[in-house]
Amino acid sequence: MNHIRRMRGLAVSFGVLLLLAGCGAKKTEEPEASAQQQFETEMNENLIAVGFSQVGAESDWRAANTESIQSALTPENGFYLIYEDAQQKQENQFKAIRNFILQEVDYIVLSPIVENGWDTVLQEAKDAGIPVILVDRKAQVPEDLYTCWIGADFESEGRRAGEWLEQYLEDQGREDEEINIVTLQGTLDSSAQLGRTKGFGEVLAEHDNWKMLEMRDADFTQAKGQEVMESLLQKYDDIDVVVSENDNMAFGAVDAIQEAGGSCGPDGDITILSFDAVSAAFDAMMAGEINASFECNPLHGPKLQEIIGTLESGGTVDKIQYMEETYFDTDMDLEELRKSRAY
Ligand code: GZL
Repeated sequence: MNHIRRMRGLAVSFGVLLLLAGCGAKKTEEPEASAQQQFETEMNENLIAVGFSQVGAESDWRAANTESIQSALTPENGFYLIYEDAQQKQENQFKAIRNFILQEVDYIVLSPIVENGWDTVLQEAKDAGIPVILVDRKAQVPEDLYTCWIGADFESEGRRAGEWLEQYLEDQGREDEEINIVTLQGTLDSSAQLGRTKGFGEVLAEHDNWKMLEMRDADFTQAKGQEVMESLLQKYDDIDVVVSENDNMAFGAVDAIQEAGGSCGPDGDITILSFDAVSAAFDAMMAGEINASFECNPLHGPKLQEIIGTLESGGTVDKIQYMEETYFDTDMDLEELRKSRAY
């Protein structure tokens, strides 16, 4: 029995003693009983203890991802979740994982902020006999250091964006025009940045008339996206397309372009392609500010719950588990499409 389960056992016994001791005293107030019930629910011995090290809270996508996992790994579903927000710092993730190991959790769930640097700490988890499940982003480690990975095919997302741009320009009769492109990159060396840059780059390489003026890190945040776009607008006066590797940076880019007196979106001078397809991206497309958003499904919670359930019952799971995803653009009935979306 792991440390947390032992502690829960002790806590429950202590709580029961407390309750019995109270029986002899004056009638205890109702709140004690509800506090005890709450205590027992949270410390129920049969809960599966999961330590979850999340990248941060940098974007709408991240918030949806966190919410999905927290909603799935609940005490009602048999889980005791310990959530740690790394505030986009890898060293905070190292600390969180080591704390989870000390607490002897049953599973560690990790969204690695970048792909490198994980060998030592994941070896420590393996040595402690704690399975690691990677979600969202990948870690470049030997396969025996994690049980499985759930996430998106980022290269495919990037290619899909390039192919969308091909068709868009063709529809406008601009397939032979010189097209000047800038890219707002996500956190450098994160799987989403690496994959989207690579995937779009493969399509870019097929078009001699497409010119990538510059790619710059804007760390997946709206503030940084606006700051970087302001700088790019000052440096280049002929930008035709912005590839923004997530929606929040795209929202920042829209602000920068509009504040500089420019125009963007389907009726503007600058075409904006984005990634994630969060709810606010639907707002931006419907407002005519961005042209398209390539979905990256954050709803990992149910799949994670299912995977841990399989492992708990002695089953095995596929090493790589891709999420379903598509894309949305301003030619679609976005009002209708967004009705069936959970984020
Ligand atoms: C993608 C995820 C990225 C999102 C960003 O799976 O890693 O990180 O695209 C988020 O919004 O910050």
